[in-house]
Amino acid sequence: VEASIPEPQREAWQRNQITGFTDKDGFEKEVVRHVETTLARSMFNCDEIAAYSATSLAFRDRLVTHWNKTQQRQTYRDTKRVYYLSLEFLMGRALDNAMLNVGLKDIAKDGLSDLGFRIEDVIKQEHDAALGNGGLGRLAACFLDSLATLNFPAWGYGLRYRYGIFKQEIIDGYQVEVPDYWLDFNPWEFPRHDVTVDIQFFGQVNKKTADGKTVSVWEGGEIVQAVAYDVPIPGYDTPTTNNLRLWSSKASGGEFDFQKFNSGDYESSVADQQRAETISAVLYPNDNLERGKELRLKQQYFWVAASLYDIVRRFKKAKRPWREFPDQVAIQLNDTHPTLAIVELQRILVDIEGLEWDVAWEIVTSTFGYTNHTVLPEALEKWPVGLVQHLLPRHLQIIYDINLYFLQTVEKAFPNDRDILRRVSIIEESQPKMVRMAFLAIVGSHKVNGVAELHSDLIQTTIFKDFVAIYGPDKFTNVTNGITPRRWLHQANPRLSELIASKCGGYEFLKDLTLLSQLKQHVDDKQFRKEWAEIKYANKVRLAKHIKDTTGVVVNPAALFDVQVKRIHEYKRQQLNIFGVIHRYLTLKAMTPEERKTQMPRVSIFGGKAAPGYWMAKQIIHLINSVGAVVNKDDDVGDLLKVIFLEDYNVSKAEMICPASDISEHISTAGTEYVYLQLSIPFISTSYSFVENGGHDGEAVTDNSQRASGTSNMKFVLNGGLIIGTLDGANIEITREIGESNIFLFGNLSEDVEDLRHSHTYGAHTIDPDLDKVFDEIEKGTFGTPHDFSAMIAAVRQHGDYYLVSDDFHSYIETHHLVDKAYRNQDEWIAKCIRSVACMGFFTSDRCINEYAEEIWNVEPLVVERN
Ligand code: GPQ
Repeated sequence: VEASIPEPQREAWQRNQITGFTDKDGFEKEVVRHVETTLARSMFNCDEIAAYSATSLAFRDRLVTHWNKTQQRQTYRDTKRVYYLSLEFLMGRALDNAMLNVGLKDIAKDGLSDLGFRIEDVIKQEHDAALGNGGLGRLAACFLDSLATLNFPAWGYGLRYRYGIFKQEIIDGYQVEVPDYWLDFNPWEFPRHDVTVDIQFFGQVNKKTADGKTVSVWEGGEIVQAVAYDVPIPGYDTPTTNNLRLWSSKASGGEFDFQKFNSGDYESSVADQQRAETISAVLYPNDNLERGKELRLKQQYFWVAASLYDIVRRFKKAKRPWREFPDQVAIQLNDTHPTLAIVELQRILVDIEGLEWDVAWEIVTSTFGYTNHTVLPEALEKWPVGLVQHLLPRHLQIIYDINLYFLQTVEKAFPNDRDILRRVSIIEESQPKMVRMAFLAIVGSHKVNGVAELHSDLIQTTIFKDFVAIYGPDKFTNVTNGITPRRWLHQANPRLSELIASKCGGYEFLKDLTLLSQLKQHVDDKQFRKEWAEIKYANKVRLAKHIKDTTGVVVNPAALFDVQVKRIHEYKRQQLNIFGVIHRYLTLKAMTPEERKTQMPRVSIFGGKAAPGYWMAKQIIHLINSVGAVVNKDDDVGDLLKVIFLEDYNVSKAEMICPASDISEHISTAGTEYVYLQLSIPFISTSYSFVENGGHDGEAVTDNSQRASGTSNMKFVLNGGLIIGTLDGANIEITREIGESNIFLFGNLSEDVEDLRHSHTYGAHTIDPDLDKVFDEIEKGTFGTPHDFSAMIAAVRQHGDYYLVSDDFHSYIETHHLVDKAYRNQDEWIAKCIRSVACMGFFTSDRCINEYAEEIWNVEPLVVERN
């Protein structure tokens, strides 16, 4: 049915166009209207939550007009769109971001004040949208912001989890997980009950012949319905407002099966409904780990099939020939989670649309791009062939066919190499057989990228080496990660943003971050440094207040704030940090009161969630809290050392924490044994005098095989903090940009990692004497029952110290002494911070998106006119 209004009546619509408020009075009117009508409340019962709701609705109305216009314009122009498929979007709060992006926060602030509210309190009412675990999900969120800001026609596609990442509570020093039910009132989503897709699971494949052609028909099984929920994504200082479409699962054919219900089978009718709703019920809380659960595979197919149906439906509206599909559609796979989209599109084209296999495959591979985020083996997705066959029988056949044709071309190119076929096969011939999702993603895409320079080099020379030989190097590329400066500077640190604007010719730098380089001219300006230092101090006061409110511990904002916030992982080495803290404590305790007076006061701040099933990570959290419980009430050390664990680290807390850090820790072990490579880093001159085990003169060598990049390091530096880190991930590129003298690097280089691990296992493994003392103290019971921490100690002393905690301990401690020393010279410290920020232009996610657009997607921006 054509729902378009006929020409003669359109004038009435145009006459009544909604424009939205532009000034304080208009804003106030909208807030009052929403309080009194939408919320059915009044000034006599308007609390902060109601004020938040009404303010959000007022801004939402504004966004919606731009959103509609953007979508109409994109449909009308029918240019190529980008679809970013991600199982995680770690969005955080929306209101503050919306106010800043549409440029009306000051108006809202004054208006709310007239109405009796403080804007900060109103903003705080919002529950984080926490549909992600960590770096991977937050990257997707930063990318959406950049896509809209740069006016790219782009949609995100994800799952609308009823429960996002769990809320972390710390009870008696232990992590306790509490469900994150975040959908109570969410003004930012629009249910589209009319946009639904039926998704099939299980069943069987039958061959049918029609018009002399044999086709495969997937029949039977069960159907689950996908319902679309849309979230507007406003760009900064542009009317472009893109769409994030999240799918929610529902029993097909309504609430429950009335037929079953009426015939007395109540239980099974409700069970069907519940089983369907389970698919989008909860985000898997693992970071850098895949655990082959059937429900996870169901989630993946459900989301991918619904999204592709939607994309294909949109394409078909324009009635173009199929071969133009890749000219209209670019699909980016955020990690291997959406890899089934490759198979699903091939299925649609061949089975449903009747295209020839080769024609379809050409379309498929021209459409997809794949981003790899890690080479950690436990994070690389593989699914048992049997499971895929059971859940998606037709897809498994297609995967086998894709693999067959692929291996045939490999065989032709490498006729005398049998082993390469085994190595690159999409099907791993193990017991049980597995589908290697990364290989499928490579074969089905036209570009594959890593997320940091060295990471991209590494995947090409190690895990994907054979594919480089097969396809040539051009299929592989690098796009170094970045962050959005709107949220991570302007929103998180408004005063610093304002100060920077005063030196960089206004707020243009938020759209072109390289303009920060103008700060270099002002490094020697005393007044400027003073203001810079005052802002840092104020941000520390804000964090100190939060610490007091949430933990009861009073910290001195003049102390050096040392922050490590990220998911808890042995490879990220929070254990190294807390052992270092204990060492500091013991050193302070051994000093005379006179000696203590010469020490630099420090607050060690930790935060982060452990995956619920990651026992060792939970032990680490417990040790941090146990150390804090002892140290924080020890009058001998007083302000010289405080140890804080901040509960429930998330995006909105990061916005408060990053601006308040003096130094932050990015200290993962350099290198792993699975992948081993020497890469020279010309811009790092190295011979760190404090690197004892194998510090090299001349050129430094490392690999960055553990993590791909890391992105919180960028957030901290952009907010005027320095970092202590290993030669790993984006630390390396940050060093290149800001210079070696502005970063505290330490630790073994990865070329030595393999040998060190070998010697731990086969040689005499001696533990660093200072670390030994730390362990002895823990075992004496100073921090509670020693047994609680015995596994952490054993990992180093007895089990080969895989993460090289002992090998790096000395250089870590020494480098922290350098940090203390450097911090004493506040003037020079601030200068280092300013110089660093001036060099951070490269790390904006706008640069990433422009690189993707040019190198991978081949899309152009489409400007939407303002009202
Ligand atoms: N990353 Cl595979 C995650 O946050 N979760 C994951 O499951 C995988 C990767 C991170 C990675 O560890 C960081 O180094 C990256 O900066 C980040 O993805 C974004 O690329």
